Amino acid sequence: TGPVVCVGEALVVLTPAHDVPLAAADTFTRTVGGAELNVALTLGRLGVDVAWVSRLGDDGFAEHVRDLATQAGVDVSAVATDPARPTGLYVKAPGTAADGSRRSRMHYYRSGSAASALSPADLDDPAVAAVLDRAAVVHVSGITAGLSESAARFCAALAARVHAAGATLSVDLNHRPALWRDRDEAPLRDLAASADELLLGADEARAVFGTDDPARLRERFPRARRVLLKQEEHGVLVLEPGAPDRHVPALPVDVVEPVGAGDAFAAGYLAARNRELPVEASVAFGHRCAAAALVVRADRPLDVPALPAP
Ligand code: KDG
Repeated sequence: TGPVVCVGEALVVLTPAHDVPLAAADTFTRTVGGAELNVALTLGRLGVDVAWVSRLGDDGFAEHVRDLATQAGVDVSAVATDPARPTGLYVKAPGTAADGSRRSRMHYYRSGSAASALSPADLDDPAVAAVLDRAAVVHVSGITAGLSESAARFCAALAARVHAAGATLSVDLNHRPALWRDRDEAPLRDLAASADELLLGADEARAVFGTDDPARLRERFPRARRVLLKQEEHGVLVLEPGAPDRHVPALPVDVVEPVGAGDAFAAGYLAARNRELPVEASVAFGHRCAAAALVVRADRPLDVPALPAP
């Protein structure tokens, strides 16, 4: 099979260095996030042929992101530089959820970023066209559709192009309410409806589609040849047309920090499918990668598990 191409924004992540509240923090640790880039980096480290399509600013953050991706084995030939706009960033403020578990708050500094200027014209860039022409799978998340109105149009044009080329469109819903505060979520629903493979959390399904009922989700996504419904710590329900629902349990872990676990799951699943492992084994491998991300504070696993042979 051909490469996986991930499409979306890189975000520099600034975290208070000494785990103190944001108001008291004067020193920050810089790491890198961005959902689709997280997926690309983990795919690269798993040894999968992977490219990343995006736009970065003309700044030192962009240089760092490019180096990191290149070192992980990710093809960055289709990443454009925008001299007029900065690379996006977010601040991860330490916090605690109602149940006492660690739940970081994310503060975005990304409106007007280089990636928010993604538009259908980017698909005509010869470097972008070249990687998309080779793709077996194109992976994007609802975050990309939420970056701006032009980015939403970009996602619709991307989906049409992937379908016309006969490649597989993989969509992780990644509902980020902060991105949709002032805008109708129709582009997010449209992107999900265009997926050949759709990954979504039960909580997101309730928030965006008003239901997490498997039968209703099957009706809602007639195009998808597979919906992976993520049921938090319980695992994933695999919905496929004409087949009974199958449940693949997650691994029990002591969660340190959940940000990025969904991206690690997507990377593990896509990597195993790329190696032609069966669907259930691929979901199980996705769980192993997610577990590796859940036990660290970083947005990605520090050590990736070995990809099983087919
Ligand atoms: O999935 C992890 C992402 O949420 C994080 O890396 C930042 O891309 C990000 C976003 O837009 O929330």
